[in-house]
Amino acid sequence: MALKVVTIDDLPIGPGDVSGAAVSLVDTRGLGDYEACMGSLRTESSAPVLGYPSRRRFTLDVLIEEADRLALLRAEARRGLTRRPKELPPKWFYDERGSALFDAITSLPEYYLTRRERAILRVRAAEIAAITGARTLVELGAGTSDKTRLLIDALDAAGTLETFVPFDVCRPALEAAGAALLDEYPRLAVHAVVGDFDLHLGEIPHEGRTLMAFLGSTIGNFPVEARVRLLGELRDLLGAGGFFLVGTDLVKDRARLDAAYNDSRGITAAFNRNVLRVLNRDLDADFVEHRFEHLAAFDPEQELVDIRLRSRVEQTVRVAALDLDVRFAAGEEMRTEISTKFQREPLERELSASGFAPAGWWTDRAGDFALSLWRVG
Ligand code: AVJ
Repeated sequence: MALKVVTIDDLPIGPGDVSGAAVSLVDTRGLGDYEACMGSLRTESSAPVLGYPSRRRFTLDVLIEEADRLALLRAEARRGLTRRPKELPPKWFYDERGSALFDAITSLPEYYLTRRERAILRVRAAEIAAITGARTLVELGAGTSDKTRLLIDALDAAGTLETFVPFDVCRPALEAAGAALLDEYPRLAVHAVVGDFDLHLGEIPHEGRTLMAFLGSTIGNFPVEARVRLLGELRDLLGAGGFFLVGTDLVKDRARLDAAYNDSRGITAAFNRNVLRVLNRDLDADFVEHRFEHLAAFDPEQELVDIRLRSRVEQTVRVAALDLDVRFAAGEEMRTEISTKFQREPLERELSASGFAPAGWWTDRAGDFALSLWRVG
C-alpha cells in the first residue's frame, strides 16, 4: 500500500502557530505511516490488504464507514456546540494532520508520557507475558501499534500469542500496521477491527486467554462516569480470567503537567486548534483558527488537565452542514479535551468496584507514569 509519509515540513501549520526554527527541533523520525482517519473525508480502499500474500492471517472488520463517521461527527458537533458550556469530543482531533501533530507531541521534551510508558514496557513486557499467558492480545485505540510491539514480542517469545486484535477508528493505520505485523511475526494472525469506542466494543472478537491493552493514558480522556461505564463494559467483554493492561499518567507537580500541555513550540496549541479545521472541512464550517487561543491547565481539585479553546473575540461561526450559527462571546471557553491524572489507590478502588483484581503495578523510575495489570475476578 502506498503509504503517505508525513514529515513535519508537510504539516500545514501556519506561521502564527509554530516558528520554523522550533519545528526543526522536533524529532521527525516517528512521523510516518499516516493516512486519513477520523477527521477526513478520504478513506483508502482495502485492496492492498486483500492482495497481500499473507491475507489468510489478516482479517479486517469494518464496523464504521465514512458515512457513519460523518453522521457521528454531525451529531457530536451539534450537541457540543449548542450546549453550555460548549465542548467538542477529543476524538475529532485525529485526522491525518492531527495524528501527525500528536506524534510530534510525543517527541517534545515537555511531553514525558510516551517515553515513560515505553520505558516501563521495555522492562516489564516479559513479566506481563508470563503472568497473562495471553493467546489473544486486543489493543484499544491501536493506531499504528508502535509501543505494542514490545508486548507482541514478549508474548510471541513466550509462545502463547496466536492473534492480535487492533481496534481503532482509523482504518488505514490498522491496514498498514497489520501488513507490517504479518511480516514481522510469521506465526501471528491479525484480526483488525475498525470501530468506535462508544458503539462497537461489544463486537471485538477474542478467543482463549485474552489480554486487552489500553495504552498511552487515553483512558484519561474519559470523564469519570464514562470511564466507569467503559470499565464495566470491558470487564463483561473479557469475562472471568481475562486481563486488562492500562497506561495511566500520574498526578504530579503542577508545573510539569502544565508544561506538558503548553509546550514552548506551540505544537499542542496547533493540535488543539486542529479540531476547528476538521469541522471546517467535514462540516463546511468557517472557524478562523487564530481567533481561538489554546488553554491547558491542571485542575488540582478534579486532578485533570483541562484543555480548552478560548474565543479571542465576540464572533459568530457558521457550520453549514448543521445549518447552525454558533455565537461565541469574547473570552468564551470551549472544552476540547480532559486528560485525567491518576493515583494508585483511587484507581485500584475504581477498578475493584468494576470487578478487576490487581495483578501488577509498574512505574518508571521517576514515578511519572504507571502501567497496571488487572484480572477479571
Ligand atoms: C493521547 C489522550 C493521552 O491526554 O496526554 C496530548 C492527548 N492532548 N496533548 C493526553 C494530548 C494534548 C493525550 N492522550
